[in-house]
Amino acid sequence: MRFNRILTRRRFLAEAAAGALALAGCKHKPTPVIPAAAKIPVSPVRFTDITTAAGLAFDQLRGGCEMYYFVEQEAAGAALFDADGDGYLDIYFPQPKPLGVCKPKFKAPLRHRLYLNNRDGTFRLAPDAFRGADTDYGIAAAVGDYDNDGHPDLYVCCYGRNTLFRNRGDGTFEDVTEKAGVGVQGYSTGAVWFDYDGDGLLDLYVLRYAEWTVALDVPCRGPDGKRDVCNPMMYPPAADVLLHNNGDGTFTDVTQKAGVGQVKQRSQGVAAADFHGHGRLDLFVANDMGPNFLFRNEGNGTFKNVGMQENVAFGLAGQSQANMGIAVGDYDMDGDLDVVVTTFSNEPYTLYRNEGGYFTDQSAPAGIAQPTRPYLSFGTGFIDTRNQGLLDLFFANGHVFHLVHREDPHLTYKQHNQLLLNDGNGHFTEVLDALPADDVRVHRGACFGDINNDGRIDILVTANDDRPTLLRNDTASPGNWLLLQLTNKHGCCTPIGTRCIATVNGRKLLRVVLGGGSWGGESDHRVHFGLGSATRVEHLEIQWLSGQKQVLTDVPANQILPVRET
Ligand SMILES: [Ca+2]
Ligand SMILES: [Ca+2]
Ligand SMILES: [Ca+2]
Ligand SMILES: [Ca+2]
Repeated sequence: MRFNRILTRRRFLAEAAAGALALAGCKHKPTPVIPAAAKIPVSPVRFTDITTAAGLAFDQLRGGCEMYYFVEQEAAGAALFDADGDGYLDIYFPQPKPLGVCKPKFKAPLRHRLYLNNRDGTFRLAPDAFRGADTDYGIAAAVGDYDNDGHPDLYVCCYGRNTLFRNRGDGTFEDVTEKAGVGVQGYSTGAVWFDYDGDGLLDLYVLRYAEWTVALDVPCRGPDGKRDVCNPMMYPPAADVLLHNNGDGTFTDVTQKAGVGQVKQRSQGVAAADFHGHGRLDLFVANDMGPNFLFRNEGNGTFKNVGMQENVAFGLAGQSQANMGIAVGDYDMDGDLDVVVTTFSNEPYTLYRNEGGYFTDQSAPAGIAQPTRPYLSFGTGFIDTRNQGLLDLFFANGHVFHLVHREDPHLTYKQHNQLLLNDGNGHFTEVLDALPADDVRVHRGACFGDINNDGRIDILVTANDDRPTLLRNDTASPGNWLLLQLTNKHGCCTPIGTRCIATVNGRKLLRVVLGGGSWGGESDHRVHFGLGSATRVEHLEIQWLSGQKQVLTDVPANQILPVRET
């Protein structure tokens, strides 16, 4: 009943906000659990669904054969990046393909898509962006300027073979997979670009989920004997892969040498950031039904998995969870990076607070455990929705079992997304009227970025076998802001790992160029600061991965500022 009550509460508040509340229409009685709703003020945050008006209302189908193949449970994400270099974010959608012996329900072939930003709130399909080159069953994408030419490149993760597309600089892409040697095979759920050895070249960590193929697919059945996807434990986990960038357009597999391939888990999410304040990039890997990895970068080309010793491997009860997406940010403003991982239904999403050398589970005291427990989430991120210098949390929700309601009537396949606002004192509160009330889908990927360059962070959400949702941030009276567009001394326009510390009204805000995170894609690599009432940033320190520190003072608010490492 809990889930139904929550849905009812969401609709109740949404309709109340619209002035169209009809109490007679509420079939569920108020319950003692819910009075908190009365305490939640009308949200200052407002996201508007502009998908159709923006020209993005297409169905990102999962293959179309209704065979409930294992790989179809998640389907696909998306990536937000400026493909054509005009200063506006464009959108890439990987595309699943029909699998096995089946008759697809659609006529036109399913192809991956790049939409270019028209800078007027709409997007146009760029049909020739890949000059006809396609991918295998596309699931996720990672963005990074691996050749340091100032144009972001695209790595597409697939069931089949992964594909690397080099950006020619004009928003068109060349398939360089074979030359680069990065055509990782299998069932790949994501990847992240990051320079782990500090040579100025982005390396690539690739997630592989399970040893599954169409031929090995087990026809699992849900309630009433109807076909549904299998539990992941049916298939053995596959090993992730680390590829070192040689600087000449080729890569070398260093998985074993670097010490990241010893243990196999069913990896779903990955984020590259400096979780230890040591000036090197570590990796957080979210694993489904197995302990998470935290690979500490040892600085000598190797990593050590400190997930267990630093307390991020398991959930609060000491058990493995079904972990998918990852949010990274300094939500408590103590100068280190904290982590949220998303989980299965009846598991709370987990907040690991960085205590400097280890993490503590703050899911319950921070107010995240209770509202998220009924949901299942993939995409997530910390974003400053109000430009107040506070990192809020967004979750893209949707179950994997389409018959889940028959197993547990409290759960549903299609779900609402969630936004939890940070109160600045270590606590989050869900706001129920910030997101469109009718957006109930099997959501998967979530990418965050300012699509219209107005300083407010927008959200792109993908959904399994359904249309994506582009949510424009229309928050009224947001604070001032600053967006940094960074390029390092090597010419890389995606300098993943750069740390930026802004001093604003005496507070120090840490923001980083995050590698990966969320699930299924990449977010805007520009660094966003919400400044509240401050009209200038008094002191802005940029800590490049090279170790170089650059300081800017008295930076005016409300601008997109290009900064190049000097
Ligand atoms: Ca663009
Ligand atoms: Ca490039
Ligand atoms: Ca922190
Ligand atoms: Ca915006």
